[in-house]
Amino acid sequence: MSAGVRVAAFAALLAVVFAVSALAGQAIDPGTGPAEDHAAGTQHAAGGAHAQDHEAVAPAGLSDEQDGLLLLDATSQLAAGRRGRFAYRIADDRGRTVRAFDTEQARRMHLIVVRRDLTEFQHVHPTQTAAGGWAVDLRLPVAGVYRVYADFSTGGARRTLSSSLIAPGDFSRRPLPAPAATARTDGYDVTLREHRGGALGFTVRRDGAPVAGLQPYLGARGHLVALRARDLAYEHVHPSEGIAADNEIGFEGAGSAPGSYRLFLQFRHGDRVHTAAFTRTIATP
Ligand SMILES: [Cu+2]
Repeated sequence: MSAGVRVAAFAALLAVVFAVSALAGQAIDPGTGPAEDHAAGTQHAAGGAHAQDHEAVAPAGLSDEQDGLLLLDATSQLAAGRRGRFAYRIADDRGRTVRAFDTEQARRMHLIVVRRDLTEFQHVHPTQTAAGGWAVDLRLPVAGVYRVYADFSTGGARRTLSSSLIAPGDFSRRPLPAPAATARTDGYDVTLREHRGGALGFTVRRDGAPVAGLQPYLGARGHLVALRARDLAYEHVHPSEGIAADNEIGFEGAGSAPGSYRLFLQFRHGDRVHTAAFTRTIATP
């Protein structure tokens, strides 16, 4: 995020906070018409402010509900190793299907799927059905318990709702790999470097030389999803300018609370999307 965008975002947040204060004032004023309307308005606006707060501090993706929006009617089981249809809808607090979504990172809906032990990762883009819900063909490669995150934005507020999904069969939990500075994927070696202040820089190399011509993927040079091992708290961040060295993809704010994380970096090169996974542990101070 550039400094200009950052300032604009902060200004927008302030505007929301003021709007909430104003609405809250009206809601408790007995002389201002139907209380129910005001209460609903307050809740809605407060939700917006909350979402912005959460993005900076509280973990996301731990619930099927956020700010009065719900993930409903999600497919709860798929056979392992076969393509199956995963469907769900986003609803408001009265159960009505939400149909209007903002385009965020070139798509209106992002769906992240991980196995509970963080050994499997997918990032797909469901399509909206005529009824307003979402559906995508998914193939869970192996049996296990999975967690699914619907990552989207409505009315300018980004939210992440999650649900669990089971692929029946025998499986055993694999331990989180030990932290390592380098991960190999599709013939690329990706190195993770921690900058001062907790920013992360990734360098993609092939045959020892940094890969310079990374292609934009969904409107960014890279995408980073950080999942906390103990509770699967979710963060999805995009590159920040000015913190990375040459040929480095830099991110700020991924996994700032103590714990062990699995980081999934996605980048595009050679017209293909590649995913590199890292374990990162942040010590308790
Ligand atoms: Cu996406």
